[in-house]
Amino acid sequence: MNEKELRTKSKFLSLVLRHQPETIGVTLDDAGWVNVNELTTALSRHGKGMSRETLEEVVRTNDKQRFSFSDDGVEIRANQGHSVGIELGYQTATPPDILYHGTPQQFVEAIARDGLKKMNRHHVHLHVDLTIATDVGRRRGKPVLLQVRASDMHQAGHEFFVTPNDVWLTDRVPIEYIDFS
Ligand code: HQG
Repeated sequence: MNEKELRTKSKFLSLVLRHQPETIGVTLDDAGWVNVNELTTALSRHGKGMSRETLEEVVRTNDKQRFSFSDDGVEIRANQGHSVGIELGYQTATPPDILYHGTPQQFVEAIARDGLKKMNRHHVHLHVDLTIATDVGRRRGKPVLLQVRASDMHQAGHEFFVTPNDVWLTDRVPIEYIDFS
């Protein structure tokens, strides 16, 4: 399958597994999992048919490793980025000293006032790699890279989670932990 087709399928999978499972009439369990057979059946019922093999290819080739199969391969879920109410169940983890958040210029003023908020997602998303963070900010405008003093936050009692694809998640980042470069 070519890259464009894979991207289209991945986008639709994100919609179903993160935001609107009802679009194709599936429900996610409390941890965001859905049975793979149920998913592929529902996809084909809605004209978005994908075989198990194609699904595996989408998961394997996804640029940000957005999805995971359960260990037994029976279920699938998105690794992060949900807007629906689920509990991913990641272990808390100790973050590195500094994590990065890229945001478009137009949000900087509000962030300087209120800190980083999770907005429509379940968490604030932070990255170890500053290039990745900058690209995240570039999606919506001129990117500004913020440095988050994650270790200091953690020592002050803020919880962090890390996803299988190395995105660090936390509830909010108060302004005192943000360095605006
Ligand atoms: C901003 C993509 C005003 C925040 C990416 C961001 C990422 C505030 C936007 C992942 C604010 C929310 C997450 C405040 C934060 N006032 N704006 N107080 N606090 N913001 O998309 O971090 O493709 O929900 O800076 O690669 O941009 O989905 O979060 O600009 O890893 O897999 O509000 O989404 O991954 O936007 O992106 P988002 P994000 P996927």
